[in-house]
Amino acid sequence: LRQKGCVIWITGLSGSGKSTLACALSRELHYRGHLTYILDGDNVRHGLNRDLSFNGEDRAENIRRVGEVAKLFADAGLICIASLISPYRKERDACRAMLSDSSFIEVFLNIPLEVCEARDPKGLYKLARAGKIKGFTGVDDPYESPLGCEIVIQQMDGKCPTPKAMAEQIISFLDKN
Ligand code: GGZ
Repeated sequence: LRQKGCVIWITGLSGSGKSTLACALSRELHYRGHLTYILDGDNVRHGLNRDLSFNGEDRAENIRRVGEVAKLFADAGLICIASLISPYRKERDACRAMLSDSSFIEVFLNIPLEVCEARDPKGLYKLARAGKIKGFTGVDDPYESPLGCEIVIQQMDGKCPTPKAMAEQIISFLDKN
């Protein structure tokens, strides 16, 4: 098995479906014989990054560390899927700069805040609106949309694509490039 490693970096709001997409993408890539590894913000924050909070400085460090680890996986020849809010353009671009041109694929999961908030799978938006969580992305903390990313995933006719369809959109990009 020979494959060139790369990083697929999924950015978007809480509740946009990053983790679900990461799993679906990993599954589809496995079917096709690729080795993958998922670095999910929420999971990594329980181990490697358990010392980090959600203030600006710590989020920047969270992104940086995930970028460094993702690069290690890519160097080892895996397709590393990083799924974290990664709200800051500067830090995402710094992760991109660690890798060669075609090996960093930024995916913007562009689901409107209203939709993410309506889903509210963990009830965090509700807590943020009630002021019980301070500095929640999209509520009282910034999210900087990518400007020149490789892939944008969005709703069509007011409906979100299925995770499988999103994964296929990414895979067709990989096939072409
Ligand atoms: C945003 C928060 C916050 C605040 C806790 N802001 O949707 P989730 O719940 O399951 O995943 C989110 C996760 C965000 O971690 P990341 O490492 O992806 O964030 S970042 O890239 O900005 O460092 C959310 C939960 O943690 N969570 N507090 N204040 N999301």
